[in-house]
Amino acid sequence: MSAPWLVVGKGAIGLLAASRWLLSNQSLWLWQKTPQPLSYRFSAGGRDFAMQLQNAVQGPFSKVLVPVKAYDVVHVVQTLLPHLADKAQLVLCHNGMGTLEPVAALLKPGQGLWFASTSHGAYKPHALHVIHSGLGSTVLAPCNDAARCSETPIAAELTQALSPLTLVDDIQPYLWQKLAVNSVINPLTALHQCQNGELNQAQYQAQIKALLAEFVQVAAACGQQFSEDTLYQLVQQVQSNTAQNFSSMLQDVTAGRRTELGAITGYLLQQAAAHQLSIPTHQALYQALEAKLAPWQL
Ligand code: KPL
Repeated sequence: MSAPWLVVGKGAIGLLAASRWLLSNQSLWLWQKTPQPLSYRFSAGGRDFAMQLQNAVQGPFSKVLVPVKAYDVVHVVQTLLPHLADKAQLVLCHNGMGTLEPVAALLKPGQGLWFASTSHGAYKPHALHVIHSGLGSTVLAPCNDAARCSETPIAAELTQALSPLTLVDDIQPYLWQKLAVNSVINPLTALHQCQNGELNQAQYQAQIKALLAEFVQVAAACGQQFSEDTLYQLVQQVQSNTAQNFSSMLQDVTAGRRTELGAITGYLLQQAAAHQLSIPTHQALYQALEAKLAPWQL
């Protein structure tokens, strides 16, 4: 059996990965703020499983999945640093952008950094129940030299947890494409408190097209080329495929949690400002949510 993975936090995607690993006999530990064993129910493909995860006792950890929200990533990695092996491999997995550079700067030269961008759907109707709500896929890429040179079979092992998985050289185009989708669906559904599918209604189309036109300009300034039409079709497709779902941002708003607005729309606004671009439709959407949410939810 291969060395255990450490899964950080109790988020839906982390517990989805952990559950699928446990079901394929991969040994693993859980890393949480309050160290205690976790018993929970995992529902997938019409079946229910009773799962148990043990809290990590001792490092050094050599393979770590960090599926926490973008705003928590840097802090969590700082907490983990003393417990990481010199050649540890860390895999980030979240919506939004802006974490790779600060995390890379924290790691030792031998410690690998990866990003897994997944479209699997999972949610927790309550704290001890995880539902795999949508079969998706995952794109994984090494994001520093230590990951590119690593002999640890990260892609093969992560395939058990988040399959089907494609290993690519450069994660940036995939992160930007996901950012396009998230920067439309997440804030709009959070603002209008609607399911993803409702955004296919005629009343939203002009705003969605304007958001995507601005997105294409910012992405181009950052070296990523997209066509507005292709992105519009992609957004419509995601809205239709996830028509009954409540976006992660709407779920966060409803539950009174902090949202990923900063790592999604906020990241776009920062990049636009850095390139002296004006993106008024994203700006207005950010401000509309700012007016609606508590300051700590931004
Ligand atoms: O990734 C998502 C999210 O909710 O965060 C989308 C694609 C919008 C699906 O709901």
